[in-house]
Amino acid sequence: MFRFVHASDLHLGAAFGSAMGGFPEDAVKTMRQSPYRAFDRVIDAAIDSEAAFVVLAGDLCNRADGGIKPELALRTGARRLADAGIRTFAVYGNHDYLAPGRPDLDWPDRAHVFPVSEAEPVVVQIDGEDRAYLFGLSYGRADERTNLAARYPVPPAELFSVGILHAACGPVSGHATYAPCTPEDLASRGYDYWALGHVHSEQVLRDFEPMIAYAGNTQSLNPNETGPRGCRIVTVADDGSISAEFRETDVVRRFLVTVDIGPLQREQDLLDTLEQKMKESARDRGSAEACVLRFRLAGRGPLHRFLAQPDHVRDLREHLGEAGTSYTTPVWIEAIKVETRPDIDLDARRGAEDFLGEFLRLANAVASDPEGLANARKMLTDQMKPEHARLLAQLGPGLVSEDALHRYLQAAEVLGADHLLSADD
Ligand SMILES: [Mn+2]
Repeated sequence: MFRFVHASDLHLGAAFGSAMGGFPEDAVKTMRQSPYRAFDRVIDAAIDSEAAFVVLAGDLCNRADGGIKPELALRTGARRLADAGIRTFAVYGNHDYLAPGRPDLDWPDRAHVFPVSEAEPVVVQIDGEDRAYLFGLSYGRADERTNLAARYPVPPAELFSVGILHAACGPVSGHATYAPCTPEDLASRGYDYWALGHVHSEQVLRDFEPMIAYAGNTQSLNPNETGPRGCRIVTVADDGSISAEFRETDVVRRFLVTVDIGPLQREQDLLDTLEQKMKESARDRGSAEACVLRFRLAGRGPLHRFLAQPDHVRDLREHLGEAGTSYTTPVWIEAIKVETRPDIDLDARRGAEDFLGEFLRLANAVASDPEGLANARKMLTDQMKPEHARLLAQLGPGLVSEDALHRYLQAAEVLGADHLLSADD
């Protein structure tokens, strides 16, 4: 029996950019350190579980030109593993592709980074015997669009074989299709385990002959990356059968919490509910030491009028953010997104023979007519600065997607109704 650890997408050096606005200083510091500390926890997991080796499947540094600190951290980690008798095998991915100009630094003896091409496989000895065969390829450019799997040599049948690959395997929603391949492609190569990187959540694409899995990233990097993040501890039994266990390594955990304002009557009810949710997140933090929350307020209720004022929402975020900072497990508020509706039945009012009814019917007509939607889209882009409109056109239809357009129209309808209702008073 032996074990190895599969991790990927460490994104060391991720700066979290503009997403840091409005966070207290402590939060900024903790978040910037979190990828490094999550990597430390991967190493701890390897040492605790007495792993024979660690495989790192790309996007280890956040940027190919991200300076020396992430590279040094990688080597420090590999050194700590080597000192514990554990080997490290790594490939670089689309974020940290190997190109001229990368810092030229030594790796400890027991670490091995697979190059961009002409790579040699490595045979790992465990207790003096040849046990595992490893192969991987690093990216030489960010935009790798070839199927790299086709370049993996056929492994010898008598050794346990691991293919380390940073790739979009099968359909990967929300991730670019770099080094595209299918689980069938990989299964046909003869390896026992495919240690994949690129997709940021743990995913087992196939659990038997071969096992094909993404470990996901070790630390959440943006508000959409909610829930636990970590690495896989893989155990290979003497008969070759594989079992794997997920080990949480994240230091800061993200939550998206939706609250229906329907049952809430008073501002105090809202405060109490949101604080309750913050405490629940702190309780459900798993391995993390701090939580970052995004609230999404939805539904129809009397508090809509209060929430329709951006100043109120700003003050609410500030107040809750301060409260959360003082918890034993800090809870920071990333944003409060308001998608609530007035406390009247807009659909019922749509039939009324008054100005509001007329407005609502018109809004509905725009949203349900292809020509109306096309006009709304044109109005949105016409309002933009030319450089933004150009950028948007380059990025494709995704930014003003059908879905986004409907959300904007719905928000516009609610805003219009709010104005007309307050004019009634
Ligand atoms: Mn990545």
